[in-house]
Amino acid sequence: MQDAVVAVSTLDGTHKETVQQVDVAVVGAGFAGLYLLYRLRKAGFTTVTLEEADDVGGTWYWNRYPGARCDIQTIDYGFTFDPELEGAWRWSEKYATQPEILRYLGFVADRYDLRRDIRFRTKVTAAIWDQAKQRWLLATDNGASVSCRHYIMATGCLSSPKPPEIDGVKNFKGEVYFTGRWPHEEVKLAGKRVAVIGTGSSGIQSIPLIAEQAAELAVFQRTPNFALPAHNGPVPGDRKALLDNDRTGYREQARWSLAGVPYPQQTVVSWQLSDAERRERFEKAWDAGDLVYILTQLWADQAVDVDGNALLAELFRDKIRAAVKDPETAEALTPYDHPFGAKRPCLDTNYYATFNRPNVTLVNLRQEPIEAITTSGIKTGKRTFDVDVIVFATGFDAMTGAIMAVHPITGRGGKSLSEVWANGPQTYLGLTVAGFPNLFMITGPGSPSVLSNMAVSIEQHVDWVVDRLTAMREAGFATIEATEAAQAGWARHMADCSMLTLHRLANTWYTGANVPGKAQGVMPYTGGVGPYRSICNEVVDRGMLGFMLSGPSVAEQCNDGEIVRLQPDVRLVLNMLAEMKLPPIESFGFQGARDFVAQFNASRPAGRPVGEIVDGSLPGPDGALSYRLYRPATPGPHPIVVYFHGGGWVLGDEQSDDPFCRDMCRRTGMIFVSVGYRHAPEYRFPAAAEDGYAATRWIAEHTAELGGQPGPVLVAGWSAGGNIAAVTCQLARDRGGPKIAGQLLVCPVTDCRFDRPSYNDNAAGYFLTRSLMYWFWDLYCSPADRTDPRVSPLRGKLAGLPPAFVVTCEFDPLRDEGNAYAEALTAAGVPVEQLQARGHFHSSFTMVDMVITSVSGRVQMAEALRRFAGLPPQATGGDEARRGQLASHKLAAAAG
Ligand code: N01
Repeated sequence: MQDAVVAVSTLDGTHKETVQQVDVAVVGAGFAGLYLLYRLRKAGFTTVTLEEADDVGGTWYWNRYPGARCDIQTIDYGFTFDPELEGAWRWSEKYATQPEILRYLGFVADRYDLRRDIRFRTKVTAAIWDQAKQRWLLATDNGASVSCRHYIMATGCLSSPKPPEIDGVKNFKGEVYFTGRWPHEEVKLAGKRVAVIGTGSSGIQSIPLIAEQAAELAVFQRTPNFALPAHNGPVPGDRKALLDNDRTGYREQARWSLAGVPYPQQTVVSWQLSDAERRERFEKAWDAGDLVYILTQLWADQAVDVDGNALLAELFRDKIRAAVKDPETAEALTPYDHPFGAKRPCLDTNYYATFNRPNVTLVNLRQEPIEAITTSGIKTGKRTFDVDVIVFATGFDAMTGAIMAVHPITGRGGKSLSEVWANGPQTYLGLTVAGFPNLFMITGPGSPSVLSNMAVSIEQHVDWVVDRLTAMREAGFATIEATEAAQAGWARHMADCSMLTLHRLANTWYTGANVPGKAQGVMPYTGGVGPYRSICNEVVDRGMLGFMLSGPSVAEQCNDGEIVRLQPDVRLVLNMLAEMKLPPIESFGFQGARDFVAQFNASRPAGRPVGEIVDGSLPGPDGALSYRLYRPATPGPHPIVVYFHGGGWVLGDEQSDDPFCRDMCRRTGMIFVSVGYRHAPEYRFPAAAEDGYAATRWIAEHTAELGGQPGPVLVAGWSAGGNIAAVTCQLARDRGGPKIAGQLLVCPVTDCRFDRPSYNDNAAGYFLTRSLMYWFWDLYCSPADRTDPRVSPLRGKLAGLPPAFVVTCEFDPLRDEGNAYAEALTAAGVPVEQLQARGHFHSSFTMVDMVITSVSGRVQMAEALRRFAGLPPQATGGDEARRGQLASHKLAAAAG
């Protein structure tokens, strides 16, 4: 390489040495490091890349074990920054082998003459931030130290193999190999007795090939994994045609997709499909041999819901049972302990069939754990295996290992990164760390990285970082650092995102569980590649929100704040609505608004099945009122909840809140009767209130007829329906019944005052707007009537009301009046439980299966209703029980 400017300086203050001075130093010459070098050089920064290996390749340099291949299709797994490069390289297979990928990276390095700025065989041994000089000083084990303005870790997520953690490895007299550090020279296994420990991707790829060579192979499996046959071959014609027809569109779709591969988002949910339809979809995915396809394209709830996931996992298990002849071995190879996709599934060639070979033995470590490695082999609790070779396919200290463990990194004020991360990685955007100015991580913890097509995520990070450095230079800034508040906000957002998928329900390297003693929490960003990209862009658009910038001759800039305060799925829903650029709902007129809401609701996922749904009518104060009854599938009789839908006394019907009623019926195990009360402006105040009361009275008097449990009923409602439920409780108390056992008020309207802060804070942008509320009030109730407790229950007498569960949402104009009602009830001696939902909006809880993060809130509501009804806590399905564990989610705790 050509030396950049070389100067004499002091590194540790005790001795003089030669220091290489550059604008930017990069560690690692894999995919990320190569692209960084290309972009930094193009942007005019002096740069050096430090690389421990003697050539480029990163993970593809080290992982040379038999069978090593990529498991993202090659047409998706490569650089896209230069169309000419794309045209100049042709992959030979659907999934390239490690040697071919290494050749590709060498080809890229040659094409852009990158090697001249890479110092090979050079390890960074320490990195220290010099606050006075505002530069990083890097000590190396080979040649000059480096002084750089910016320090970028392109160290990869899976590059620091973890130690074997098994006693006696050093005693073993045979050969020992690690898949993550496989020798360059040929490893001869023919005729030998081989042990492979570990059945993750590396083990599953190598085991079939090792079995073909070895005289005997013993596979030591601790946790079985799901493996999909790759069906490797030529690049599939359909995908290639898509790419060739519109390369730019294809790549752009990948950048905004969830996983970095251009597949659409599924909308059909598992319960809309028959068994045969689900199997057909599964078989198609099985034949496609594509992990991203099977992870995302079967049904919409497969990755977010335990039940939807279990259907897929069971189909997968059938395949394993069919492939392995010995039933005991098949059972041992079948995973039950994690949802499909929560642990990284593998792509294989002949993996399961390998266990039908006479020379292969599966050792189930759950039944006979390894006790020690001896001089001659491996001793388990039951037997001893004498072997010539042990292959450790035991994985990596993922995501943080290469950044933290490789060398000490000391930031501002002597802060050590290892100490700052002792309880789990804390980052802003997975790119930067507060207290470590000018330090960047490419695909660091807190970014989508390993949950995505790495090629796409690497390009996004490199582009973002280099664009920022360029903009800083232009503005005269020399340092950039994340603020503590921004970082804490990101940790909260990460924890919120971890509710979206099932990754939190498995012990994996994604959560740090594979390394003894490592802090645990979901490390990659689970909110998706496209949403993440939009957040990074938004940080820039909002003036580098969450960053401090300083420079020698410009005023310091600190734009402190949290980039995402909404729940991740709420953000997606609101962005989607914003993109639709809809006129205000009230501008449609009341009939147009009703049509619009009906159309909007038709695009929702279908509600989940319940035992029975019956439509009927009941006598109201001024004619019949319709109702819809939801009966649980469990044996009755069940307590009855009288439910009032939302819609500002103007919109909505039994259908509009259908998914919510189904969901609550399932979760409570209680009958929900959704009442079709009269609407304004045709029927103004107090029609809705009187209908609500009359319907509740009639239902309470006809519980047996409705198949319900005799005794008090409960009431519930959302928004204006919450208003009607609250009013009904007051009327029932004052008019001699019926007896009501409890009230669930979800984002209720409780008062006619519009000067509480939430009316201003959330006046627009959160679907329910202030002006829409004004419109509802005007249509329903004359100003003279508005202080009547039958529309402003907060103004009524509150003592003696049934116990209440009051839900309010942070980004809702109605938040403060809901909170005021809860406080006033409490002051009046009514038992009140409250859920103040952070990051949620007015519709969060009724958008069932669209706002996944609202599930835990509905669980709490259901438990409250059961308590009010005197029922024991529901023995809910696994997901809810496990969702409870989230309280102990370590990253969330750290954020708190
Ligand atoms: O590592 P792993 P990997 N005693 O951690 C077991 C990527 N990758 O190198 O599950 C006994 O997945 C451990 O058991 P358990 C890909 O993202 C991609 O295979 O912890 N067993 C597990 O079975 C992948 O996910 C490709 O109970 C021990 C195995 O070792 C990631 O790299 C190819 C043990 C480790 O599996 C890591 O894959 C290869 C012990 N002490 C890898 N310690 C592509 O195709 C660990 N295990 C692109």
